[in-house]
Amino acid sequence: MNNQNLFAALRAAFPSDLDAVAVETAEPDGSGLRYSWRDLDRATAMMANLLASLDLPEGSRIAVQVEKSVEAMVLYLATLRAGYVFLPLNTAYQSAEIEYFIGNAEPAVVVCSPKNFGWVSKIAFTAGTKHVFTLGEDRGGSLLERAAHCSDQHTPAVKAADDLAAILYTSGTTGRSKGAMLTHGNMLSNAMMLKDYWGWRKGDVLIHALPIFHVHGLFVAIHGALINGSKMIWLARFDPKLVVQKMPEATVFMGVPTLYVRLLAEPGLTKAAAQHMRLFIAGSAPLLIETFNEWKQRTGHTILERYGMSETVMLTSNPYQADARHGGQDERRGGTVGFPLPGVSLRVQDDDGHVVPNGEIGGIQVKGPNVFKGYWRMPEKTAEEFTADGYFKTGDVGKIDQRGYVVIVGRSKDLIISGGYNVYPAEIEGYINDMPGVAESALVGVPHPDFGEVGVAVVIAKPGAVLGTEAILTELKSKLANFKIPKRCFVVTELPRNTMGKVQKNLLREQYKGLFA
Ligand code: MLC
Ligand code: AMP
Repeated sequence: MNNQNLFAALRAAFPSDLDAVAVETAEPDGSGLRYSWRDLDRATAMMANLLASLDLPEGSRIAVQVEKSVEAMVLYLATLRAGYVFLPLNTAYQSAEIEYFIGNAEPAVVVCSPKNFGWVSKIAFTAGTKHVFTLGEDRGGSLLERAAHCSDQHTPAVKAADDLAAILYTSGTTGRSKGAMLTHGNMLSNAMMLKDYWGWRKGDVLIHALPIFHVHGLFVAIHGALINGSKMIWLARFDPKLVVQKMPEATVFMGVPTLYVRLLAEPGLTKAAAQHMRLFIAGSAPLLIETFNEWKQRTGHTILERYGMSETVMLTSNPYQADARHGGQDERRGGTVGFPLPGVSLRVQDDDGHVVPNGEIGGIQVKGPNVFKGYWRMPEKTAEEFTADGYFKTGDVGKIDQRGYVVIVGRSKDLIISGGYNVYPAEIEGYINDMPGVAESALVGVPHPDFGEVGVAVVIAKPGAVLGTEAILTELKSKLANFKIPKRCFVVTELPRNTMGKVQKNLLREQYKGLFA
């Protein structure tokens, strides 16, 4: 059998000159480290050998909550290489959140920051995890110490296209987060297709400035560069000044809309600064047309907006060059997410399950080699999210316009996307409702100039109880990842309801929409 291991395909794309620079870190003080392709090959082999030496069961999950570093990327690649399943976790998650993910995924190995070892290892060992390693952003920790003793030769594990490569926790509109199971085939097919669709070419250099615990930074960006044998300029955290400074050495940049908004606030962002760049790609949240237009005016570049999900990797994209499937149209149109990618079937259905004509709005459904295998240990949830004929219901609402471009107009799922991170109102409301004196709460998303959208909590007190909004926010901060904390909180006497008694969140959104204008 031909090995379908994603790592094997990425490794095969390494340039023949293994001593060339594969990753160069960029620091605000001008310092930086260089990793050659040979370094990546050897480091992933050593780490894969370390994992192999643990004698883990087939399909073991490797859960990772560490600061962004090149070594953290090496750990991801080594997990693929060794044939295990990577489970990335946002560094902002606190103990209750981590406890849920580890309890649900039952990873065989957990890797955490040295500073968190105490509480993370306690959660992991309690959940039955046998191995807990540490990895610091400064290359410290037990993982690298142990890997240093392992051989730098390793043959990638043989994997079928349908074998699991990663689990990404996502959504949870009603209950807890669900682990989306992505296979080697899902990701490899998507990466190969994007290489072609976005015109990756020899000499491309990617500025990598996104976190590496979500689809965008971990898969789209890293796979994109590696499958093209392209160098990455690696920023441990997004720094707009540094990104602008690095543009003359790079050709491709990927960001969520907030990154573009912050870059536009940088006086150094000019046509001259962006002259060497070939392509700016945006996604993960709606890009405002104002940002799209301002970017064009300031840099001379037209942002290419695309659309994807944890469950599907990339689904649609504006064209990079003429798309023969759509009459040779090559326009990147702001306010749209472009065409379904080659191999992806996308349709729009009404609530009765009928496909609507182009121009009409409905639920977006997709099918293709990129669509995930299902939710981890949740067969019923998986079944609910697929149609009888095998389309995945994205929960996004939109239309296909007369020219074939997909336009997203909203979401049927109750979800707030803030700076590219997903916030599930039901989760936050649950925490608020559990506080003493709270009768009920509603979290709604309102427009925000920096994060696109942010959460606002509206709370009702129990009769006789006195609630302090600051106390509510402080309590939430002690339990939840910082990006989930509502930016404002209001205590009111009643919530707007429809005749069925359901809270009308649309009216609350309308009421508070001007808060951050
Ligand atoms: C940070 N904060 C946020 C926030 N990020 N608040 C709301 N939404 C966010 N996204 C708050 C913190 O709580 C903190 O508040 C304050 O901002 C400063 O925190 P920070 O960590 O210093 O923030 P900063 O580094 O400035 O981070 C902002 C950011 C980051 C935009 C760089 O959010 C980011 O990297 N976003 C990218 C997310 C991403 O990669 N998404 C891809 C998903 S994949 P306080 O009050 O504590 O000070 C996907 C599929 C697809 O969706 O299609 O790609
Ligand atoms: P996640 O679950 O984090 O992968 O987030 C996926 C969701 O992000 C999608 O279902 C969309 O709602 C949203 N999304 C991704 N890209 C775009 C985009 N370009 N425009 C609007 N929404 C987007």
